Amino acid sequence: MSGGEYAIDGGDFTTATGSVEPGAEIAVRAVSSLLYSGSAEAIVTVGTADGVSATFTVTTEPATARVDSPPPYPEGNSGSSQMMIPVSLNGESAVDVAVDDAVTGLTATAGVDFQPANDTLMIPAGSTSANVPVDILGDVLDEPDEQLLIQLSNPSAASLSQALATATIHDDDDPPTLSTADLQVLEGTNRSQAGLTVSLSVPEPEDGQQTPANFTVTLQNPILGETVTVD
Ligand SMILES: [Ca+2]
Ligand SMILES: [Ca+2]
Ligand SMILES: [Ca+2]
Repeated sequence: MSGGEYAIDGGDFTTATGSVEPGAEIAVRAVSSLLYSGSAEAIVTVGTADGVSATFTVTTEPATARVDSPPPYPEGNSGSSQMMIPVSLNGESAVDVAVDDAVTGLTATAGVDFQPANDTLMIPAGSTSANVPVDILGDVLDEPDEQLLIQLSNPSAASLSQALATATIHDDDDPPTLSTADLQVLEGTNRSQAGLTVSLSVPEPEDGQQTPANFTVTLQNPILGETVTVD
């Protein structure tokens, strides 16, 4: 017997040769391996020069690949760091598996919150998983958590059981706070000369851009007809 994967008489075939009595039957059962190998032929031959032979084909299905959402990833305050998106197979593959991956923004903004990517992920033979790395860009702005979309396509030596997953960038910045210095104005002085210092807690971003923020100034004892200016 020669060729690929097979069993004989319902059990594992452990030798390439054997003997049969005249009139006996040989039962050959095709079995699939646990590893993806496409199709393989097994050939059983009885006799030599005038013998008979039969060919059996064994086909194993390719692995299935899926992408899953990772835990929420902390954004960081500067530079970039890598969030790992897990892609897994349902079992080991005997051959390399390749799949294209695309990372785009849902509520996250490409180039601001993360770097978009189009790449090909390789899962080596014998492995069951690999990661899609995504560069996450840190900042110090208070924002909502934001979402990315990871999409798999064009698998090689595998099929896709789950091609889409979302990932969350967890905002780790506190909301800005507003503070004012105490202000005392003596009765009878020129009120228009009084100055009030207002401080915003959000630090300026590294690129020197202004940090947008909204705040409210409340006057405890407003005077009718008086104009208050906030710069
Ligand atoms: Ca941050
Ligand atoms: Ca951000
Ligand atoms: Ca932020």
